[in-house]
Amino acid sequence: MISDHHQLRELAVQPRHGGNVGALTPPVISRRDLVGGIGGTLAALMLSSKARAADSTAKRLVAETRVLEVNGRPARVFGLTGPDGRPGLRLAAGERFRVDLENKTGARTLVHWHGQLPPWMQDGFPWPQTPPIPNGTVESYDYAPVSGTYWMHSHHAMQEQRLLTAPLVVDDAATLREDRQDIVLMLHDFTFRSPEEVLAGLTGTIVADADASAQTTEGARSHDGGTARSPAMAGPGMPAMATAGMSMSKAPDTAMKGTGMAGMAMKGTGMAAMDLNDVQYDAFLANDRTFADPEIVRVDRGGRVRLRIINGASSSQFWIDLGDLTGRVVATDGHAVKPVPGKLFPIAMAQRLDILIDLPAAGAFPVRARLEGSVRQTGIILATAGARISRLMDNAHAASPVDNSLEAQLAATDPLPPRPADVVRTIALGGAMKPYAWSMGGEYWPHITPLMLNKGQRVEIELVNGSMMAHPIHLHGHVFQVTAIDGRPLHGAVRDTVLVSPSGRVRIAFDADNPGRWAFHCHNPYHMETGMMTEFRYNGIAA
Ligand SMILES: [Cu+2]
Repeated sequence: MISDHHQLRELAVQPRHGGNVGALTPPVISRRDLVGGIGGTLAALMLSSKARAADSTAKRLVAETRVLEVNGRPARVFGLTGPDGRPGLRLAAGERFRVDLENKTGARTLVHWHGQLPPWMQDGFPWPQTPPIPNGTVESYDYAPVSGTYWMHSHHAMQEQRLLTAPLVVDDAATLREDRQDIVLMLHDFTFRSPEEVLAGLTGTIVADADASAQTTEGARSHDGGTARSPAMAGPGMPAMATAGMSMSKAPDTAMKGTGMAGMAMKGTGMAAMDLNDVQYDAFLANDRTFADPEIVRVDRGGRVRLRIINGASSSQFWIDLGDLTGRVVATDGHAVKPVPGKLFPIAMAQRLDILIDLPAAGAFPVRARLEGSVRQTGIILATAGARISRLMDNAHAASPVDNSLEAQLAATDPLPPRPADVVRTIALGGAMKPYAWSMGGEYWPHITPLMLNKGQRVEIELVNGSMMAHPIHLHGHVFQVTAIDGRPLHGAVRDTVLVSPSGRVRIAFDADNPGRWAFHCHNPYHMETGMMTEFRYNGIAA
């Protein structure tokens, strides 16, 4: 037991190596912010920081390295620190996304604003027209953001797996009026191995080959692959200094991982062979901390809470387990849905859930994220003053595979207007653990044929998963509505990432309203790196 008020306070104020990811406090909305929010009609401009030097309203976001202590060992990871010294960004209602990204990672980087709908040149994807920015430089962004729970992550050189990720929360007036305590819970999976080593283990190759494979995900570009990429053991995109905290010796089982994982979580699911958790991690983090040393978030007795859960884990999916509490999901991927009550909610890679909770009274309430197909978990603890906090034991039973049981219940409060589709496509998801390679529409990135679109078209995509692994499919620059699951039509959630179950089918629809080049890919980066990505390109946009 860790108990009593005094010890609780100690836990709560314990210095953290990684900085505070949790409970971002809403900034005061200034008149200047409001004015900034309604002003300006800037289109797809990549403003240089020099041109905007006099503009003091830009928020500074620093991409850098930091030391995180995990399981008692220091690890050098990336981080994204906002102007308040905390991870990520929080924008006030009506505030523009006016951000200067400063690259202090020691390598090139590029940050994607996941789920946001900026002009394509500001999306943070490494197209030839928008290459990663060199170390020591600043890139400026300016667009009208979408409110809700979002996140940001590097889309370059497997930096995302090294925690170059952070929350991105955009307030809106209606949410602020609810007057709820706002708590961000960001999930990560962590390994002391480098992502290059993980990928090499998965593909059965050597680290240098995995590095080469990763480079092809950004396509062949003459200006890429410069000095920032080193084949040294630290891996590409990671400064040499970083090797100190990175163990290269722990490779528990990637090479052996195959379908062996399947059986253990399958009881009662009726599924014969499913591959789960293709990467084995050393730790699962909630706001950078393990469940052995969790963040304790102080809440009021009978308090009203909005939990913003972000699955920033690279290759891990969870069940959010509220324990004794009941919550209701009110938004998925930042977009409002009709409330769905419950205690257990699945969250796929890259997805977000906003869950409202009305606390019963005083007490300590763990919010767990239970890894699918495993007894392992992470989480935070909501605790009223003086609450006794019990040490949390591992689960006795493995959690089920994450599925679309919640997805099937969701209905957007602001659905797409009904209209016939102009473009209808079926895209097959293929691949296997051995050989480890994953495809979209029978093609492997970067050797793909873009789906060409015209502005104003309604597009309908049927994703058909022919593999034995679930794939969280993410579309850049647009939101889509889920319109069918396994052939059953529905008026589902509006979101940016949807899980396609093994042998499952999901239909999505979206309006082509944001001309540019847009990535459409599996959000498991190891699947993406080995091919599961394609492009939606608007006619008139040069390749
Ligand atoms: Cu995948």
